[in-house]
Amino acid sequence: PAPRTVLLTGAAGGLGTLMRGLLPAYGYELRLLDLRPIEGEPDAITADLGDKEALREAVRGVDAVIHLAGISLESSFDKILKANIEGTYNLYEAAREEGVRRIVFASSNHAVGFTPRPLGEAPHAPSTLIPIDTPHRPDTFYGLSKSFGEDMAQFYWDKHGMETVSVRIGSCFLEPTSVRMLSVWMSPGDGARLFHAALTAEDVKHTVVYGSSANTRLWWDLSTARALGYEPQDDSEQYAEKLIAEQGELDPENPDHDYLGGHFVTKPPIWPY
Ligand code: NAI
Ligand code: 15L
Repeated sequence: PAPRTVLLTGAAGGLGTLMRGLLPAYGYELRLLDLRPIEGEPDAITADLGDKEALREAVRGVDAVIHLAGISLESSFDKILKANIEGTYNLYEAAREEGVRRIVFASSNHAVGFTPRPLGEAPHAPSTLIPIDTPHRPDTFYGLSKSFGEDMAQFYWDKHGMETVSVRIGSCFLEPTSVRMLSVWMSPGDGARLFHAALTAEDVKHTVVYGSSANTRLWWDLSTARALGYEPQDDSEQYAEKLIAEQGELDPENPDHDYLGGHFVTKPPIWPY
């Protein structure tokens, strides 16, 4: 049967707030969890991903989990280790112990951020789309934690038969705000469509998908997402003229723009002092 009760971790965050607004229309009853309390949501669970007991209680009785909680940008390895690596492990263990069969994992394009963009060819010609099985090439400690999360999802499928759809999200915000985002933007509406497909598709095992709208300037292959039943409705192209007029076309000579992960590849590591 299709999942109905879904735990949404990271529910106070940007994407969590968008999905709290959009997913109930698909018939889900959302249970919310975040480190921070959520205004207007007195039933939301306020807990850290380090709190194993709280996680176990949070997943008890849910049909599936959408796991968004964690550090969403580059940070020190120690912080990433706690929130994203140990935190995601704690969540998987709680789900395993409570018999939850499906997790939708918010991975990121930064798990493969050091993948060179297919420069020198038409930027959105089908032959140049970056495939889903391109090797992990994380661009930050943050991206490294997402590579780890994808591997852990594969491990929990192979070892325990728990299913995951890992969504390598591009940029899910109300509107694209940079020329790079014209290629990787996922509209909130398409985000909800993709999460719904990831929750309801049958027999996903561990499936990795890119998460974006059907952008004219798309850099990657959406076929595994479409195979789940995802039919994106939006295209960032309506924002292209304005953004390119303001910021100029992506400059192929700029190292920030040579890689799928964009400027994340040039972020210096953050050390814990
Ligand atoms: P965000 O930073 O706005 O939200 C993350 C939420 O997780 C925050 O509300 C925070 O309080 C919570 N959180 C952090 N550490 C926690 C912990 N130890 N225990 C419990 N909760 C904790 O990030 P955003 O943009 O909403 O992203 C959500 C997820 O999607 C993240 O995992 C991010 O890496 C991923 N993602 C988002 C993209 C986007 O375009 N918004 C792109 C790619 C990936
Ligand atoms: C991410 O993984 C971040 O969580 C998000 O805030 C954006 O920076 C996004 O990638 C991006 O690549 O634009």
